[in-house]
Amino acid sequence: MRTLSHSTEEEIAARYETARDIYADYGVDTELAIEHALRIPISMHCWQGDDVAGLEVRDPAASGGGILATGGHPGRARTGDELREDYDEVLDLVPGEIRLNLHAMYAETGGQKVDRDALTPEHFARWMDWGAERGVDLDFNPTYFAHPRADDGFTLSHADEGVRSFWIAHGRACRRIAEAMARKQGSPCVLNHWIPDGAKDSPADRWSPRARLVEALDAVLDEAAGVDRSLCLDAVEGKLFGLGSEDYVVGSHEFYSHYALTRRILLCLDMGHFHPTESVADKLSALLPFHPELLLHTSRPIRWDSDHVVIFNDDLRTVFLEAARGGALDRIRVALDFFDASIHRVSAYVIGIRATRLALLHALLDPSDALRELEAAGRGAEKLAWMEQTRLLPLGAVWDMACLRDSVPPGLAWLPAAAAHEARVVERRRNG
Ligand code: RNT
Ligand code: ZN
Repeated sequence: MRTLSHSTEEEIAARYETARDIYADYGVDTELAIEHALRIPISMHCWQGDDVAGLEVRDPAASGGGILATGGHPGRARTGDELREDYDEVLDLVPGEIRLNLHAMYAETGGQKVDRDALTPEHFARWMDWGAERGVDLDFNPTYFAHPRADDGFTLSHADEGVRSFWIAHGRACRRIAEAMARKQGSPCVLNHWIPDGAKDSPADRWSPRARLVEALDAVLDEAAGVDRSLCLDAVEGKLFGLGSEDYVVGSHEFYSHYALTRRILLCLDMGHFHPTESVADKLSALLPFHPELLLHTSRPIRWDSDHVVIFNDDLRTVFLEAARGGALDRIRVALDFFDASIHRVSAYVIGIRATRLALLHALLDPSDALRELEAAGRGAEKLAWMEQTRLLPLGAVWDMACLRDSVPPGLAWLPAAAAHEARVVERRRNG
């Protein structure tokens, strides 16, 4: 196997100086771009660490709700402590501001079975303490799946009043938890509501579940609960189809787009939740004239909503490029959503987070002003040639400097630490 001779800090500094001059020639300030790219929070999803299993004491037969992590790589975290051990490692290997995005099924209840409608902030005390210690603010999600009351494929839009009320109570409990998290950390907590509700085949009634979902969500968000909306930032996430909801998803993109707008909450766009030929990047300039902010789940669909590890591909590049060109980066809350159980999970996190941060940096290094001038002057071919040339600019040299500025390994220099971590934990976790 080839061993790399990693660059020294002097070599990285020298390459950066050259890169800075090249970008300056295109009218781009690399110093500003690095500083801005590092400051944008990326919310790391807790669920890549354990294949979306969660920590609840629960019935083993509970449904997956259409969420499926495939692969059998050893070393899955099985407890809150093991997850935190992995997140600690990840945090050492990725540059920039990181938050942790928890799901309600990661409650730590000390071995007691606590159902979802009875969760309280105390069940997340260890997460909040860890966050405070590591300087990592928390975001949160109700878990409307992997539960016997989700087995029918319907939750908040279920025809049965009892099932609906249970999930409304869960949503409300989660808002109180998110509010408590926000108070403790001194920054708002994003609470993203995603439900699996839908039908595998040709429902005769596409209307009633949607009508019920409007009502149920309104009940979850009920002002009377007294949850401070400046602390708990609710979001709703739509989807084109899911496993078991191929024909009909109650919470579709249009449904939530209008719901979010009229209820003044956040709309969440997951990059895996659209038709493969649809461009999420193109949606930003269509939605942001109306929605004050958006939540973005960076994900990577391969042929379907497969939640592959996020990489620096054109989808990721263009979504942030569009946000930067529209001066809208501060109106997009960035969160990750992928889970691959076939490779080392800590490295999966590192690759996905670094790719997302790199895409932010790439967007901030775009010579947008020059491109717009060429376009406005009708010089379309030159604009296209410039756009092509931007792919060849020395992004890697600026990226390595951004890593050094934040005291994390540049290039591939993070790999040995990730491998050492894997070797340390894998044997211990093999059984169980
Ligand atoms: C599912 C949604 C949702 C989940 C997480 C676990 O299709 O993307 O965001 O992945 O809530
Ligand atoms: Zn998502």
